[in-house]
Amino acid sequence: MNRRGFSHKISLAAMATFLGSEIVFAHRMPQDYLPLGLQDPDPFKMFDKDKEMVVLNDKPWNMEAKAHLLNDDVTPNKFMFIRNNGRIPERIDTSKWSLTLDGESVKNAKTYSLAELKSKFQHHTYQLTLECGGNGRSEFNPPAKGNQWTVGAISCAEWTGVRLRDVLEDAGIKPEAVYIGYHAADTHLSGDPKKEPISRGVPISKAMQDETLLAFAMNGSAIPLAHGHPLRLVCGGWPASTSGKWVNRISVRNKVHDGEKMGGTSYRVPCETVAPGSKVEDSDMCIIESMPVKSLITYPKSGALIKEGKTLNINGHAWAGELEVSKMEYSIDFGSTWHNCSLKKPANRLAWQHFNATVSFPKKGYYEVWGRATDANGKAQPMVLPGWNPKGYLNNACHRIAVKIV
Ligand SMILES: Nc1nc2c(c(=O)[nH]1)N[C@H]1C(S)=C(S)[C@@H](COP(=O)(O)O)O[C@H]1N2
Ligand SMILES: [Mo]
Repeated sequence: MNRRGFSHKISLAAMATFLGSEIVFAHRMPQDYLPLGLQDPDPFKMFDKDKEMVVLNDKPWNMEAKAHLLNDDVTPNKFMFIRNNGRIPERIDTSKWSLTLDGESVKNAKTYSLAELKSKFQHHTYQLTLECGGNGRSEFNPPAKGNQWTVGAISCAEWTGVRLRDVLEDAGIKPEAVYIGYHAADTHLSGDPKKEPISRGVPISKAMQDETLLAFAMNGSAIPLAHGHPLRLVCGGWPASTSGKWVNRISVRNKVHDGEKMGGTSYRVPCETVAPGSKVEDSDMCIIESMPVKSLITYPKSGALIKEGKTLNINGHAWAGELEVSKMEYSIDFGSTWHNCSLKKPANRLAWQHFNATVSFPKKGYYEVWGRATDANGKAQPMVLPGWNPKGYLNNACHRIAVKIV
């Protein structure tokens, strides 16, 4: 946020609101002075996040949830992780926002105003799982550089918008089109206007799915600024980096999109398994597509104390990228034996699925409850860590919580 612009724009009353209390000697405060309490913006207030959310970085802003905060069936904004690669756009004028379709494989390059998009195409609403490719990175050894996400870079909100397919068909795409790439209004941390912080994309087949949206609403309201207001591409089940926020241009490409963070090691894993710590050539790295099967125990909070003789109800969510989750199990003996949880169907394709189970413990003492999901192809989560990769992506290890019977 620009400090100068900020101080000029906000009134004393607004300052008091942001500070959370009255400025007692406000009449003594110099003109255009920005109180210290506002100079280091409080991300919890600025983004309307719960105080228990964890800030991983402030330049750019990155914030994650803790497992127990993600207990809601549909993730509300206050518990939704934030992952930014650049600076959030400022002073967005929704009435002037537009989306341009271009690229070598579009038949008729076109620009739509936001109002046109909303009035011309049918609206659709889906719950969509968005997980950062780097979620779980903090557990890899040797460690990978980047935000040290634990388990909280995952959300499943309800998105409303128009189908990307409908817009692509309106402009027309040439038969040789293979990929789309997004361009957005956020700016590079260096301040260089020619550099984009991120410009990723998906193959045409993913772009054409029913659930791939150009969304203008989240959970029934305008999308919060940090999550892509006023227009966001949402590609559920794929690394969330493909879900471009603040989108203003989509290029239809005749080759794999070559935008920022598409090449090198970005959002790629070794095509073949490698030993931990190996050096992998860029040419041996493959683009991550559908995310792997995973689950999270969101109740109780790790560290719960349970009275001896009482059963414990656990619940959480499971998801598997493009696939459905077919089985959810828990273990209280470090994965030696597993018991079925009751697992619900997803609200729609690409939404996470809720599970619960009633757990009994044989006697007093320390336990861990481990959760393990299996996808429709029979692939289960690894108990501890999946294969190492240089950038620390795709850690879908079983989630574990500690419980004491007292
Ligand atoms: N324009 C733009 N879109 C973006 C990003 C970004 O930095 N800029 N980050 C991506 C990444 S890496 C992730 S994980 C998701 C995070 O979405 P969220 O902040 O709404 O949770 O947005 C993706 N879309
Ligand atoms: Mo991400």
